[in-house]
Amino acid sequence: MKRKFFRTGVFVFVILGIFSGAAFSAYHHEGEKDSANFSQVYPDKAGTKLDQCALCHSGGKYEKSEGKFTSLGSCQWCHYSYGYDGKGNILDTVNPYGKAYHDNGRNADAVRKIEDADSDGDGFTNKAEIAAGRFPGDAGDDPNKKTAPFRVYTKAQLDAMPQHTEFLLMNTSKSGDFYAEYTGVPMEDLLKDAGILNSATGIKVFAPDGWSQYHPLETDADPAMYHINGTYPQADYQYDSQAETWCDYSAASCKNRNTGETIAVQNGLKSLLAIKREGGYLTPGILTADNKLDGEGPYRVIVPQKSPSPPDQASNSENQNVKWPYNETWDHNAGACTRTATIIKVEPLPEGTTDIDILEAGWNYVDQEKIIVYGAIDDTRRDGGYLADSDLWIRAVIHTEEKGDIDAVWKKGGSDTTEAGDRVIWGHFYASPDAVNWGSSQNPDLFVKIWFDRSGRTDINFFHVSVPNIDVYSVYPYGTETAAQKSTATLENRYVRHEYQKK
Ligand SMILES: [Ca+2]
Ligand SMILES: [Ca+2]
Ligand SMILES: [Ca+2]
Repeated sequence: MKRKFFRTGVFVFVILGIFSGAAFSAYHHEGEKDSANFSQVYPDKAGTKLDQCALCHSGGKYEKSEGKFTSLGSCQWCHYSYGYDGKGNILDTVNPYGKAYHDNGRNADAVRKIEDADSDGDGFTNKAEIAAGRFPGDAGDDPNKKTAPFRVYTKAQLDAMPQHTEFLLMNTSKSGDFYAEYTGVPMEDLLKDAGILNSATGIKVFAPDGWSQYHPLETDADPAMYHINGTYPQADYQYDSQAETWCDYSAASCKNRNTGETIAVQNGLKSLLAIKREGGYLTPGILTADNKLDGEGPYRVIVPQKSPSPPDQASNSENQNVKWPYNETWDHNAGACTRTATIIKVEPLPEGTTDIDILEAGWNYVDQEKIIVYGAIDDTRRDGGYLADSDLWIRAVIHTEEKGDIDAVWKKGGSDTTEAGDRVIWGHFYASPDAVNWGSSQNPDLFVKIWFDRSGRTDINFFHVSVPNIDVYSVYPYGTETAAQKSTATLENRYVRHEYQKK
């Protein structure tokens, strides 16, 4: 499917569409102009992790109750401190790089002028950081950091995990309410599967249009914080014929329900990574010609109401003289349900690591029906696979006659760097002697040579030296077309190669 190429400024319109309240028209934003200034100086950084709000804007924290802070991502933080009405001070939302850009004239020349400065004081110039794909306004990110552990899920993998189905009200502020039945993997289970660390405190979900939403792991008193673990309160079904004008009751799952009736959900309402709605796969999100995100698939984060209410009238409707007029204090959960989610960042990032290039897991991930989980996760546990290098995950599965599919064990042989600056890692996979009686660490079934070309190309060469078929997998975060590949090496086709090109 062809899509309009993503531009950073777009996120603003999407946020407004989802979140905006009455103050919509007063909100002003010039992100589009600023991102164009940056792209003019660094055209090759378009589509990288630097091509988004966080380049100049920081996240922030506010003290919610004594000694307890809530962290927000740059989008939510801007909304919290600057406000929809623009009454706050925009400089409160920018990081040191954003401040320097602002103070030097806020144009393309300003971007050039501050190149040799070290705005965030981490010892690397802005120019060096940008060249390395590191944030020049975040002292916690620098060219010495390694990409955080990550795990990529395909639709087939998510489909194979235990599913949860829940019927709920999606209450919006403005764009129309609806009841629907969603099915998918509970977020809590997904994060466990990804190997979430005990040090994790929350997640940030990103959509390829630049939208991001923070969720704490545990229940939070703040009504705007929708938690991941545990359940949400039971709700009642609320129908009124008047509400048909702003709430869609047409879903099959609404049939035979009566108003005031308790909605029974087996195992309770949960925060969910939804794959299906009303039993059918979600409609994939697309960016329309007028820069709006349409559709919600392949995956949508669903969070139920923390404080159940009936569907209320749209905030922008002139007709508020109705049974359930718009009520700002009611729970508008739909705004926190990220549509077309492709990235889940588990916070905080482990020491010494940095963000993946989040926009690479963008529209191509929507097309490939993938989602990446990265950050505070265990980087050694990947369904039996291995990290052959800090950014490269490989796995081999041998189809044995006696034991069916078994995960092969990786044995690294060594690594070296050529005089010209290319790097090579070699080793082999073998069947574990615990699994089959012919298995031995000295009996290679698949030789591997990984070549990191200094031009940015990486290829993984698998050489089949066995009888059974062997499925080979690799994941590399900098792939342009495909970040993950799978093939099968056989007696007839002994050589398999996976190639990735760093942008
Ligand atoms: Ca710096
Ligand atoms: Ca930095
Ligand atoms: Ca509503």
